[in-house]
Amino acid sequence: MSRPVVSIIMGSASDLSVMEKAGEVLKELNVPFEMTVVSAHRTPERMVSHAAEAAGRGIKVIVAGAGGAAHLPGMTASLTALPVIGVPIHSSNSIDGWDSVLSILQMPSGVPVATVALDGGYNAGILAAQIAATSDKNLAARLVVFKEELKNKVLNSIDTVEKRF
Ligand code: RP5
Repeated sequence: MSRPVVSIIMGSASDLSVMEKAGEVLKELNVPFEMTVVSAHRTPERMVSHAAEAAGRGIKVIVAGAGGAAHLPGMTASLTALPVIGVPIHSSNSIDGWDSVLSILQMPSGVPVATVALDGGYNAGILAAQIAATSDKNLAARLVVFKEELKNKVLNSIDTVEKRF
């Protein structure tokens, strides 16, 4: 098993159904990753050590998901120079998802978090692969194929739609 280059973290195991989508697409693209729970509020020391040690362990990008008062992505970004992708989660403690989105999106100047859509675990995985691909030509080539397949899926659906009536 290769050393992980993407670290997927989430504030709670209850975020797994969204965050596993990032893992699934990384697996499909053959990108080595790790996935675990790190809570900003309930395991703050673990958040600090995870963020501080990630680069030294060979991680190139962190995907962090949380819901409600979603401080995990932003606090992780404050603790590392690695790029952090934030996934706002429509969790049980979220009012309607906006609290999760805004907590991750509205970062102060100097500490960016690349925020994907609400429950956007799948896109977060693709974006993480794209970041990792900037230093991995083989992965970059696999992403070109991935994009080509997306295009073909749409092109193949045109006939069905046009012949519907
Ligand atoms: C956040 O609170 C977690 O990321 C999760 O989205 C939400 C609810 O957590 P649980 O109460 O289900 O553990 O910190």
